Formats: sequence, structure tokens, C-alpha cells
Amino acid sequence: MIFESAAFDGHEQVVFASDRDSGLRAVIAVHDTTLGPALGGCRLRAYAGEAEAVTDVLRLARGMTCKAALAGVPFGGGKMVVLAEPAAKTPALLRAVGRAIDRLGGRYITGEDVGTTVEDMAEIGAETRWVMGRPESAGGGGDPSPSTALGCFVGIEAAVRRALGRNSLAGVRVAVQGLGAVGFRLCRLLHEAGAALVVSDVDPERVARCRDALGAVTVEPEAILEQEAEVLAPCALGAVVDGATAERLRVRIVAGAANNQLASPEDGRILARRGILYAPDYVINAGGMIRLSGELTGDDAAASERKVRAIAGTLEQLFGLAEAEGLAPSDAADRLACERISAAAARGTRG
Ligand code: NAI
Ligand code: K
Repeated sequence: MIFESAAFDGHEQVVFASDRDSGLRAVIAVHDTTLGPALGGCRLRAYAGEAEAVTDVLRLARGMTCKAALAGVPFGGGKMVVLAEPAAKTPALLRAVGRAIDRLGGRYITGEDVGTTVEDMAEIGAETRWVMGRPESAGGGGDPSPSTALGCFVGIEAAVRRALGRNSLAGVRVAVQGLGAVGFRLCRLLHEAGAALVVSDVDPERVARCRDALGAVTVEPEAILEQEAEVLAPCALGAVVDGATAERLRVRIVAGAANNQLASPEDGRILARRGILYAPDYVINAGGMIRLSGELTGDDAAASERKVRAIAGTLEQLFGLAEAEGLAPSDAADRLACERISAAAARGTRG
């Protein structure tokens, strides 16, 4: 395998793990531990091969470093990928995942991700204590979605203050794409704050629930990105903002929970040029990670809620930096994350 050297830049440690009996094949990337142990979920997917898996894990681990740095939690970034068909996810395989993690001695801490569940975290947790997000019944923090939704809500409030100069969401029109664990809860918070909702989901039952419970206007999935609204909150898929939609969106703000909302960094710059304020996804959707990492730092519910609400202040700081430096907020986020890590590293070498 040959990788671009750039892919490795900054990665402290990348480990291949295998287990003959269970058939485990996995890669763990520890990107940066300047701020603390590397936090990041365990993704299970039928990758085309090792090269694809390594590329994915390096990219995702790097993203986690930025996410943790801007969430203000004492953790760095890492990630694990397991090369397996979903059907091959047996208890034995998960136990082997746990042992592989345990061998890193706490430098990497795992959690749920695409292809894994909170129940899987309990299984992994039988072999290592370096796991977060186990079910409440197993002593974990349970479902992170309510915290993710709260973070998005306070993030939307911050963006509305910044872009529209309004201190209330009363009457603000918000288009929400995706009414799942995060999207529906976000809709409830928005509704309670007086926002006018226009929503879509590919699941008609979820759409009906939002209409009946919250009085939301409903539109077909294809139509949600065409809505004229103050805010678009993507809470379903990634790459919602691409070369085509970035030029067409009829909103003032894009702020929602979905991961990787920008198809490319350039799309963030297009939004900025069009005067659309973008709340960087990994900043506004960090609530769940903040809540789960509280399991490790011993935060109670009130402490973790305070930290989730602080997402608003971080976004304000980012919006200010973006304006002062003439950057898109997505670029400002990456810069601020690097600055926080460099500052901590400088303190470390002095102290
Ligand atoms: P979910 O799976 O519970 O909800 C996603 C919803 O989107 C489902 O109702 C699905 O039917 C709908 N959907 C799928 N395709 C759609 C389309 N084309 N148009 C409209 N709706 C569509 O997932 P969850 O947990 O609510 O997460 C939503 C997003 O937020 C995901 O991108 C996830 O990666 C991200 N996220 C979630 C966190 C959490 O705490 N759950 C934390 C950070 C990010
Ligand atoms: K999952």
C-alpha cells in the first residue's frame, strides 16, 4: 500500500489490529493527544480493502481532533474502523475490538459510530474500560441525541442573533431535513421557542408525527432545500451543501446536526460569499460527544448541559473570527481548533 504522506501528517499512531479466532481486521488511528486521550467512534463497514479503510480512519480521526478541541473537552482525536460485513458483527468480534482498544492503554477511547450501537459498546466494554456511550443499564450515558439536539438549538439561536440580529426564534422560519433522533427533538425545542417549522423526512410516519405534534408544515424530501426560510437545519445526510445547492439555497443560515454537510471546503466559501451564515457542523453537533465524554470526566447532567450550551459561545467566537479574518466559518473553525491545540502544546512544553 502506498499512501500520500500528507495523509499521515500529524497522526501520532496508527495501529492495525487483527484476531484470528474472531476474524477481526481493524485499524485504529490516534491523531493527536495534545489535549487528552484520543476520542472517536468505532465504525464498522465492509470496506473495499485496507487502503480505503486507512484513508477513512485517518480522515475521521483528524476531524475528531478539531471537534474535541472546539468542544472544550479534555480529549484529542482518534477513530477506529473495523473491516467487516454488518452480518459478521458477532459478540466475539466485538470482544476482540475491545481487546485491541485495551492494548492502547487509554490513548484511544471508543464510542458508537456508523455500523455500531450502544449495545455493542457494552460488549466492547466487557474487555476494556476505554469506551463511552454504553447503555444506561450498563452504567453508560445512554442516548447522546438529546444533547446533540440541544447543542444545535443553542447554535441556531447564536446564528440567528448574528445573522438576523434577533434575540428570539419567535416567528423565525426553520426548514429541518430529517426527523430522526436529533431532528425531531430539535423540532420540539424550536417549536417551544416559537419558530415556524417546515420539515421533511423520507419516512412518512416521522413527517406525520412532526405535523401532528408540532404543527409543522411538511414538504417532500426533494423540496426541503428549495424552501425560502431563515434557517436550514440539515439533520439527515452529509454533503447537503454541494456545488449546485450552495448557489441555490434560499436561506440566511445553515445550521444543523448532520455530519460533513459541505461536500467540499469550497462550498463553505460559496455560502460565505452569498451571505449565508454557516455554523460548522462539527462545532454545532458536538453536544452528544460532550455529553458522552462527561462519562469519563465525571460530569453530572448539569455540568454537561452547561458545556453543551457553551456551543453557542464557541460559534459566536467563530463567527467573529471569520468576519475579522475574512474567512468562511468552516475555515475559521479549522484554524481555531489548530490554535487551541498549539496553545496547549506550548503550555505543555513550558510547564
Ligand atoms: P437518525 O437516523 O435517527 O435520523 C435521520 C433521519 O433522516 C431519519 O428519520 C431518516 O429517515 C431521515 N432521512 C434520511 N434520508 C433523508 C432525506 N433524503 N431527506 C429527509 N430525511 C431523510 O439519525 P440522527 O441520530 O438523528 O442523526 C442525524 C444526523 O446527525 C446524522 O447525519 C448524524 O451523523 C448526525 N449526528 C448525530 C448525532 C447524535 O447524537 N445522534 C451526533 C452528531 C451528529
Ligand atoms: K450507530
